[in-house]
Amino acid sequence: MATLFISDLHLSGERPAIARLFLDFLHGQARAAEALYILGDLFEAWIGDDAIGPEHGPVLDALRALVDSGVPVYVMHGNRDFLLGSRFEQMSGSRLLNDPSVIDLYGTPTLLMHGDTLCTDDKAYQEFRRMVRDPQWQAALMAKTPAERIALAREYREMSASETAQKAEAIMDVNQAAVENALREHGVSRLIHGHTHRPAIHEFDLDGRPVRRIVLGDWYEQGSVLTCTAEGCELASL
Ligand code: LP5
Ligand code: MN
Repeated sequence: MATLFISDLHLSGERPAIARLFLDFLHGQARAAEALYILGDLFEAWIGDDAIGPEHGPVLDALRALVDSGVPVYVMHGNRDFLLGSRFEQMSGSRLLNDPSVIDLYGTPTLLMHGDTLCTDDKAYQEFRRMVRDPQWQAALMAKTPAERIALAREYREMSASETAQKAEAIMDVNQAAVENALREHGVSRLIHGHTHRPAIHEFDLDGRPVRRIVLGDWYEQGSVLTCTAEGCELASL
């Protein structure tokens, strides 16, 4: 049996081929899994559970069918879909997972994160994150109409695109000290995260012990799936 990890699908109407690839994955490969973890940015943008529309139907239904077939699905918030809530959980049958979370993966405690909180050199983003994760800010946002929120999300996307085009690549990667602190704080030797879209398995020593940071890839051009069994983890493309 295997446990699967994916992230950064950024599902949107603009990439129908990726949405189809994901539906095939949910109806195919994922059915044989012990569990599926989606570590953030399942959606390109999520403006609130009250704006669930017919366009979300196929993904919500396919997630629910997978759960109903006996495969639990866990979904973590990303920086694009941090407004996923209990209605999404009910409709998809999945369960929202805190960022960070530690799970027992075949006997190895494993830290799961979206990954954005590790990008501590990106001070502007961290400030933006503090703003949008503030419950008061979110309550004010949810008082706006879905149309107003769509317009605001578009403004944020444009702001983010022009900002990220100017930021150095290194600033948008994880900070090594933040990674080490997270591993130490949770007392684990393995971390799985997404967000940076730089799929890789990094092995290094921490306090004299070998540790591993596994970075999931995005689903822009293809799918990126991490398969973990009792023997270890393997990162592959679909
Ligand atoms: O997502 P990606 O990879 O392009 O960039 C991220 C960081 N950007 C973001 C912002 C999102 O893309 C915005 C879209 C969210 C849509 C859904 C939200 C729905 C609810 C809200 C609206 C209804 O996360 C980017 C990082 C990059 O990852 C790499 O880690 O660098 O961070 C930024 O670009 C943030 C800017 O640097 C912050 C600038 C200061 C903003 C201060 C607030 C001002 C408000 C502006 C009003 C237009
Ligand atoms: Mn992200």
